[in-house]
Amino acid sequence: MKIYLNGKLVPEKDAKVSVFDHGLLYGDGVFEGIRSYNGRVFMLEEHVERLFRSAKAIDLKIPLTREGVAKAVVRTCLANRVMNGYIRLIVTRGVGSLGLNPYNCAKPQVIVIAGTIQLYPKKLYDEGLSIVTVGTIRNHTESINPQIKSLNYLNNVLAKIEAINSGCLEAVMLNPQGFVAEATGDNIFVVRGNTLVTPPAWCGTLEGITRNVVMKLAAESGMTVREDVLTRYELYTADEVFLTGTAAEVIPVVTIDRRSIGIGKPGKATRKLAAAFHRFASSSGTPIK
Ligand code: PXG
Repeated sequence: MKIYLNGKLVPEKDAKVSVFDHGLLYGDGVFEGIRSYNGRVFMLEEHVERLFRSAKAIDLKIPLTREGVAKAVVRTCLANRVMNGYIRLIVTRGVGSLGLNPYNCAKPQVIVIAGTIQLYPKKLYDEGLSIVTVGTIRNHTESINPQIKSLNYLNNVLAKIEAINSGCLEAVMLNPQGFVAEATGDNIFVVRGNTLVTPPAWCGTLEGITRNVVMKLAAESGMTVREDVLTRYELYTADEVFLTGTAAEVIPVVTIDRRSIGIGKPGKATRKLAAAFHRFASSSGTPIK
């Protein structure tokens, strides 16, 4: 595998970063997870735009233009023949000294890894996922704002640990006010009748790119789509619940906190939206050439 590292494609064994990189020392950096489908990078511009917003929010200057970053992604996919895969785009604060001060770091490092991702087992897309509300709350918006896709994912890792130790693969995270925020690496949606609801960004939710695509597809299919505050009451009483994310795509949720959601099986609206998402994803994107 060839890794993009600061402008060069280097063999995997040579793709190394310093132990003084603040990305490693402090989780100081930003990233994106992107997919390619059928030889095209899905929603590349949107991912690059979010990367730049995350970087701006942590006062990190990416040493490339948006076009330069997009080209680096395509180049890495091409070099590795990743036509249906997963791309990890990372910008770290760079090599600095021991001590928090980010302004002592010489130059941000840009890394692109193009490989594959292990989704949830196929069976769960047909049968649905069981999730659990966990005690670890999503970051306060004045802490690391959840809109920032930073390299510091410990908050989500702690929630994932709780979920796995409770026998579930994914967690529902609430925000400091007790409202539903999102899952550890996915956004959450509720279906009630013909209405689709997901929490707004100010609830401590990452504005997911898959989320935004699904909202658009739902509106086009005639559903009423709203961003609104959700509590566990709305989850427990929903007709359907599903999660969205780059890695997960659209996955139905059938139990939350061991309670059955709706009919306890993946619902019609979820299945329809998952199919619409796959159609859209396999027919759009930036060509890898
Ligand atoms: N919330 C959080 C906290 C995320 O990290 C999403 C929602 C969904 O956003 P997108 O833009 O992907 O629809 C994410 C994305 C992984 C992995 O390795 C995680 C994400 C994306 C890709 C891979 O677990 N999280």
